[in-house]
Amino acid sequence: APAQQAPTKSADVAPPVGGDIPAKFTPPSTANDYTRREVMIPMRDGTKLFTVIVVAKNVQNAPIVLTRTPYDAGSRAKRTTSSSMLSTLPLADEMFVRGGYIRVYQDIRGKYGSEGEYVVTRPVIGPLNKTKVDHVTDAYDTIDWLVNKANLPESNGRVGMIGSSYEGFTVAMALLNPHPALKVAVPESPMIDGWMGDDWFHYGAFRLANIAWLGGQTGYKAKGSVPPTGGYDDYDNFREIGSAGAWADKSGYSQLPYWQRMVSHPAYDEFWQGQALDRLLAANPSNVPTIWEQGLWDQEDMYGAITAWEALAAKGKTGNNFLVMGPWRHSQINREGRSLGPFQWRGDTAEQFREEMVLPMFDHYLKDGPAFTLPAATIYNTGENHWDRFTQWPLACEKGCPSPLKPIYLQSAGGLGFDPSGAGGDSYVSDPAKPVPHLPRPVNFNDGRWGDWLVSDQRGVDGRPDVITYETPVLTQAVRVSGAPIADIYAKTTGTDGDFVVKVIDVYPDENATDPKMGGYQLPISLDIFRGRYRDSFARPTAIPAGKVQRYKFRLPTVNHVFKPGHRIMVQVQSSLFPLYDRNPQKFVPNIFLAKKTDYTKATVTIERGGANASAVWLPVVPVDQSAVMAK
Ligand code: PG9
Repeated sequence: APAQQAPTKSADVAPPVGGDIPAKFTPPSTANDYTRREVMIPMRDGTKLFTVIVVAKNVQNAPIVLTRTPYDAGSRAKRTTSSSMLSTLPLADEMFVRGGYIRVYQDIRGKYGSEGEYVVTRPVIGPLNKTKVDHVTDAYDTIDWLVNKANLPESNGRVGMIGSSYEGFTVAMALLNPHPALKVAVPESPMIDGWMGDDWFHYGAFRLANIAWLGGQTGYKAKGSVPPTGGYDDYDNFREIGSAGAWADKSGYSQLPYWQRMVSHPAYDEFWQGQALDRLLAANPSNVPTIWEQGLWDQEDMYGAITAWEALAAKGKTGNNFLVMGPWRHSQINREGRSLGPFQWRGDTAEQFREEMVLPMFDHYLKDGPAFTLPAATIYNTGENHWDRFTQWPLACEKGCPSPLKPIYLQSAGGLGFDPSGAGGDSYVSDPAKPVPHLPRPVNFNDGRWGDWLVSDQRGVDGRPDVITYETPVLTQAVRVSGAPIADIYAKTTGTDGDFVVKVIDVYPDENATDPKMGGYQLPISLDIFRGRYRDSFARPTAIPAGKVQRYKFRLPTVNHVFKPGHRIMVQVQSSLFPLYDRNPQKFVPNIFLAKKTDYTKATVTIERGGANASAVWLPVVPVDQSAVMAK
């Protein structure tokens, strides 16, 4: 029962004269253990960039960690309002705070507090950027200012850059002409090639899921709001409107210059080629020790880090370029990494990356800390649930690897196996009016499933008449795959254009006593989409000759996985993945962004098997025992 309260006089219970908001309210001041300085750093063209510098009190001779962001430096540097630097900065900075680093966040030009013009992933100076500034010069000028003792007396003159996604892109750009004080770099899931496989397209299929980003990011200088989408189910919203261009007209995106540039460059022309950072990095390889980090299920930037690492490795830059791929969604590296969807990992894998890989590298190069060692590639083994540390990588590929790729063939009656099948084909009707959803409907891009969708159970679409499934018998021996699979599909269609989605799936045993709902789970370990018009050239699309078998060969995202005994390997093929990707009208039109409603037509697609048209996925199968290439 509530405690008896002493009777109160009416004067005590009535509000005071003037109401409940006093004329002055002064919270008690606590002494911060840090100082936060907000400065405008001048660039070579006179533009000043808003920069937040957070320094622990009484620190001296400290190294600097720099992140250049389009996402509001002021709030990036403020997790909570606190007198403690540890609580003030984001989770992923805790190790830097404990290590006595100076933390710097900067708004890139044109966003939030910074002056100048914002250009989406501003390309390097040249044909695609007629100004005299880019992220290479801005990073250089910023570092030059930061290491000047007159500006930041507490610094030791050494800088490391780190950041994920767009912030990872700005790290990669800084490497094209690094300031001598830039001693280490960690581009995390960086945007490297927006057409091939990062944010905007995958092999030419446009990612409707990212269109809202443009509204928020380029509709406004500071934080923007995204135009309303209408109904809850984005599957319906985007299907009803027709093309991405029609959506942009309806939602206001057509007013945005970057949208207009994208619509003018649907193919992999000089616009995209000229800003492909893997090419630029290979042409200007740096000596800055760099960790390229990427999630194995990164739903946004799945392509960039590994491609950049490979491009540099091909240039002989192996000693100072390291690849780390963990079991993560996009930018999960800055959060907790114990699980993804229903999958639990061994400990906090993101923290392991930060504390056991990144920090030792920073400490070594920025503070003369203990010797730093990292093998060429550290990749989570998503089948056996542990890190693999490889002295060389990939272990299997088309040319020049310890093992060749091994084709697993699509066989008759839904079979899948390493033996070629007899000749034949499997047909399905792909109907743009009923595209295959990438997640069970209703699909709302903000329904909280975006981050995990790449590990979603593919039973949601298995069995649809427009999804064909091929599956091995239950495995009696483990099959280890380590590298990038290649989809190699021979197909004909009654249409003159079309998309191909290929998924490599680990099918779990039917029964799982500890977690029954995982029985039979279809976990995609690698999947991607390919727009058929680009089968011969990414730069020059051509109509598909109706009824003629064509080959669609494309690389799938990297895997490091063991299919365990009791599991099965599955391949699914389908022609849409919607609303994540825009629909292919299946009738060749010059520009799919501008397709009319009447252009969308049903097509019968036949996937060929056996003989000269043996559709397969070339898997990076390697011997199960890889101890010879594991770092000690
Ligand atoms: N993936 C986001 C992005 C990067 C670059 C361009 C557009 C979007 C991001 O998370 O920053």
